[in-house]
Amino acid sequence: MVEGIPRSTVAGASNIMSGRAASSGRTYLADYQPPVFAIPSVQLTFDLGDTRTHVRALLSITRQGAHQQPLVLDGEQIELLSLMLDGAPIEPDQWLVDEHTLTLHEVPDQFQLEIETWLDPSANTALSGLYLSVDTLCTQCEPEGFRRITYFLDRPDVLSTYQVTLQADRDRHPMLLANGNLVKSHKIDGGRHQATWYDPHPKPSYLFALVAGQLGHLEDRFITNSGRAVTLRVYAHDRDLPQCGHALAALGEAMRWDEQAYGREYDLDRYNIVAVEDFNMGAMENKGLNIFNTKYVLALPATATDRDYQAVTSVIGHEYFHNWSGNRVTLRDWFQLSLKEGFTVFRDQQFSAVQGSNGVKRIGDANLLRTQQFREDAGPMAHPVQPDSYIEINNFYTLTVYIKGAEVVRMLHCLLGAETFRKGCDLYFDRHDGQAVTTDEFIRAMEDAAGIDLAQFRRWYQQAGTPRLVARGRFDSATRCYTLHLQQSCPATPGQAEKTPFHIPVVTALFGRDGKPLATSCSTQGPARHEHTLSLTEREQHFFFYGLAEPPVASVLRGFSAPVMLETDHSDMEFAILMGHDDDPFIRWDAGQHLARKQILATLVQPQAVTLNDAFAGAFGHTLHGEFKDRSFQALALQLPNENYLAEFVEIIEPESLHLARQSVKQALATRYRQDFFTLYRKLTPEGPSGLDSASIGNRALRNICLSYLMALGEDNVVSLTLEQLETADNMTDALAALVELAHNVHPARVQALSDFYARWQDYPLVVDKWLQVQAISNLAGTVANVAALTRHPAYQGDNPNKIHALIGTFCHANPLCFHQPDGSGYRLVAGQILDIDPRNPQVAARLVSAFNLWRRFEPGRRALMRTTLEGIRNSATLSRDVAEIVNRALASE
Ligand code: B3K
Ligand code: ZN
Repeated sequence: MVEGIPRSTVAGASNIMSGRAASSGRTYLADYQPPVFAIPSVQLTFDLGDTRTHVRALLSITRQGAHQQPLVLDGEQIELLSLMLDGAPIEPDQWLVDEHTLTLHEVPDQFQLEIETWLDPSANTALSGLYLSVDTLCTQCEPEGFRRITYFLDRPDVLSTYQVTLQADRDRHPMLLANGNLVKSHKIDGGRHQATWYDPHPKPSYLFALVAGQLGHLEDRFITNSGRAVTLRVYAHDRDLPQCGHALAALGEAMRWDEQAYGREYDLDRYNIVAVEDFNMGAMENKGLNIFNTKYVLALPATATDRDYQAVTSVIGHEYFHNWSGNRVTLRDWFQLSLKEGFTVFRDQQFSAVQGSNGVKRIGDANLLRTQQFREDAGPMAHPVQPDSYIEINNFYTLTVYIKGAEVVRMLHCLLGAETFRKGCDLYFDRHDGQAVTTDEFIRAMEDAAGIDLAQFRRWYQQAGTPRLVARGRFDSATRCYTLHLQQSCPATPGQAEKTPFHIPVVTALFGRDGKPLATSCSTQGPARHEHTLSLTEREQHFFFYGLAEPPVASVLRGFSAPVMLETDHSDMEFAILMGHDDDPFIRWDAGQHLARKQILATLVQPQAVTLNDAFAGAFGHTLHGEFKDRSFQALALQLPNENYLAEFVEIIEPESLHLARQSVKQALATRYRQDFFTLYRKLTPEGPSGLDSASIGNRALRNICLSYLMALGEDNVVSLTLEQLETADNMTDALAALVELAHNVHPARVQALSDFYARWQDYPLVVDKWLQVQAISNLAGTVANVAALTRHPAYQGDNPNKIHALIGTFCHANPLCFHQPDGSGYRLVAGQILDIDPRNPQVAARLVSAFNLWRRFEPGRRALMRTTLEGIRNSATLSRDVAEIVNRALASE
């Protein structure tokens, strides 16, 4: 038993795979056993009410194999009303119910089990199972929410067809939705009505969904490649419907793209998306009935930023792509989570890349991985893409499983080539349609399609940690040969001291010193070409490039071809050449980031007196003055690395010094290029109404970067410019960019700007979230007190995940300067919130705890304060297992 975890919270019945799990509260991959009963079909009847919902489940159950084991169903937070086996009541001594299970001691080989239960959706503050969001009844069953609706084998390898009948009050819940196709709907007595839905595709219980509410919808029709007509609907409250058009259009685009890119068609007559305000994460891919956080559905230029628009497209795509990667082919157990999530993130990244700028998308994805997933790898929660044990599976919906998992799939795509990768996907989908499988089956399909052995590649799923890659070049003028020496290593992570070498695709190209691309032949591949995919499999290897007249500049890890930390021996001048000329947008951006990082870290010593490095400042100016076709890229290339990322490159983290150094470099650049920033800002000021095309998006991004540098000058005339932008903006991108800058500024106009913004948008919950966010990231000294005050503001709802993420999540994860106040006030504020939220919503509370994960890396004062804060949380009497797992791992001795 792990300290701090109440005995009653051991894993649910079907996940207890041995005495080891039951005694430790920990579930192990190695203990997996197939289910001993199958449930091929399920009939559910819901008599829905906000405070009392009655559920009648009729399960057809079949024994699997020759055994006499009891039937143990999962169930929690529900009350059992009656139990019948093949139509007859079961003797009381034949069954047993406890807090987590219902056990039937002796059952026939095949039978019908009828279970009646009731539950109170309005009391479900964890938002797992059936709950009430404002006035809408909705569900969230992944990963283990279905057991909060009825007793069931609540595990992903039990696949059933579902027929669902919903009954509810006609006025209160006029819209009744469930998975699959609508069979019938009609009025019934007492002002009620009923609808029956049937989903013919066998699915695990985590994909079950229902919605009952007062919702309107927008509708479209999609004709699949084979001519099937599908009705597409996005449901939302009437007042939000005008904001749903972008989501509906994105759905159609995603469906077409999956047909073209992967040959995957949709398979039901309906595809429904419902937007709800209270949702623990972004969205959920329930078969035929996706449930979405409003944040990833609603978008209008006045209320949503360009990034919000892109996020809606990508999440709509993501949930749609799950229809094949996750739903048609599902998971054997939760250790395989990345099989659906990593693969689906890769698919949504590919989709988003064709919607806008491929290079900018890739940089954004690589940057997210480097700034956030690398931190996860460096802390106590480091785990492989396929974890080998967990206490609370909800804690493993991580960046490692999602985005590092996507990088692993991307590496396969790179190593196999697009065509063979597609063959592998086809084979995987065809071979395993309707099955619950493992990541190993995915890799095997790739091996079979490519005719190669990926045994070593599988280590990406099993070994945790960010590999280090060191690249050193040597040019021999006598042989005209350039030798690239690559060396890999991977630091120890909790429970994994030693690592064996990974199979790393290192996409490499060479450039002349004039920045011109060179075509060479390489030791591993025959003909001369510009770009080579080097396959690094040993701890160190040499690669030879022939026929060169002068020492080249190597562009290594192009497109961020592997999720590794790269160190090269490039000089500043060589970085400047890559920054100015590389035809790979990622390398071009990364070279600039490298120079900027070096500059900021050098400034740490004496932040008050910045001396700009010539190579960096020159290359920065080159980017600023350049005429770029893609201004979104140009904007990214001018952005300095953030403080959380910089923290990875110092031995002991001192948040103020990092902040000060970064800010001083920003000011120095702003001062040096003051006039250019002004000129560009004015040049990019729109003359007419704003558009949503990529040129307009790029212009806004670049103009707002200029504004941000200009604001670093601390001049009153720039504050006026920012206020003017805020007041005149016809789109949220420009308004928010201005507000963010003002929120960092002590100027008297700040207070008025924030209060006007609130007054204008108080009836738009998602915009209020932005208002909370800008205050939570403010660098000003009073931010801790302001965030604390905002938790008492009428707009703040401590039971709404979006509000908690916007205010507390932003503060602790994205404002290192204020969260790490030397007096510990930031820590106390967040710890208080964690303990307040945990009894209501453990999943949301646990996500806040991770802000303390890197406590060992801080200077002694903060280290002690963070440790004491974690201990205080751990000693709380009523901790959820979600929070307890994170806290205990953070405090565990190394
Ligand atoms: N599959 C869901 C995530 C469920 C998270 C549960 N804690 C959304 C997604 O990744 O598509
Ligand atoms: Zn997903």
